[in-house]
Amino acid sequence: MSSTHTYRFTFGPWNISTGADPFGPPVRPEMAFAEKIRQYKKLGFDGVQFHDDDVVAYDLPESEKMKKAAELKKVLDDEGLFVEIIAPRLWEDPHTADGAFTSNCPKDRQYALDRAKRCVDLAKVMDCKNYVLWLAREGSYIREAKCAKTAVGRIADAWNTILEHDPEIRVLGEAKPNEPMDQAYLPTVGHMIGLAYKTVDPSRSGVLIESAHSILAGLDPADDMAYALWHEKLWSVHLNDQNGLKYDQDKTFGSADLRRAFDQVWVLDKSGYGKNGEAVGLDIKAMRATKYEDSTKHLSNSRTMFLALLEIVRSVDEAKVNELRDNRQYEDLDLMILKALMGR
Ligand code: XLS
Ligand code: MG
Repeated sequence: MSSTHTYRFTFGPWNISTGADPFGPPVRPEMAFAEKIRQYKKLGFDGVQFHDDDVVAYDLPESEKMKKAAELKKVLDDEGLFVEIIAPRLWEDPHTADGAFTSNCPKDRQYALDRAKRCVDLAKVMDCKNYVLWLAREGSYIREAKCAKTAVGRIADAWNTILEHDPEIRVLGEAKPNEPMDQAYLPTVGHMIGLAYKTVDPSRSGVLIESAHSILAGLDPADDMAYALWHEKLWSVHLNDQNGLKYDQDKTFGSADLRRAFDQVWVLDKSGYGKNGEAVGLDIKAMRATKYEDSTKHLSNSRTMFLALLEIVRSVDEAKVNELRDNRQYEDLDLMILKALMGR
């Protein structure tokens, strides 16, 4: 099943950052939003990922919101960029301190639902069908704080509300097991897909898989991707890397574990990922030590890594792989892949 299709690449404006972390303030100036948008094509990218408030501030008067969104759409069209995904930022506002859809406060749950629906309206203006739900604060610090069973139901209800708000929108659940919460209610790709089948429209319910999130769950991102691909539910990815079970690092793709990155490219390419318009999304942070003038290198480097690994994937002799599989010569297969990765 050798493939020759090409890929489209995207990232979100939050991936060009000031280097602030929970232990220290910004170390680089904030790049103006318009300047960020101008970086995309220069860096070899085709589309953007947005949060709702990247499009327009949430508290902007209703009359101005859609007008502003349409203006931004025009800017993107002029730059030749498409909007790959849009996601409601449901983890910063004080209303979401105790979670968004799963907050114990009815008023705060309503805030989350209103904001989720408004994000669907923005997606329409941006001509974007992929609505990502990263359920950042839908989890607990202590088990007893909430009824976990009720919480799962509330997430399902919210997912349905989004689907019902627009018959064309597709919801992509982005699982992450922990951080900022001690424990998320839908921690893995398997949980997300299970819930997707219980929604009012499973054909519009799928997943976005972020490499680091699978790794944080102790799982292999390539296998998670294969699982979602089998279900025909892998509609976006956030490629990055992660060095073990610690805070969410969002490292350059392939920089911590080259073979694990190779395996992700392998499974995506061999499954024809991208042929139905899916993009290769990145979600990567520059190192805090990075200087302002270098603050987009992690993005172009990750794209370079994907394309370099793609070349290696496509150069591996499939007939040889099948022969080694058939003969159970996995030691030889192992060395063959290692040599391919070392260019020898
Ligand atoms: C979490 C991301 C987040 C989502 C989209 O990994 O940084 O922004 O990808 O909401
Ligand atoms: Mg992500």
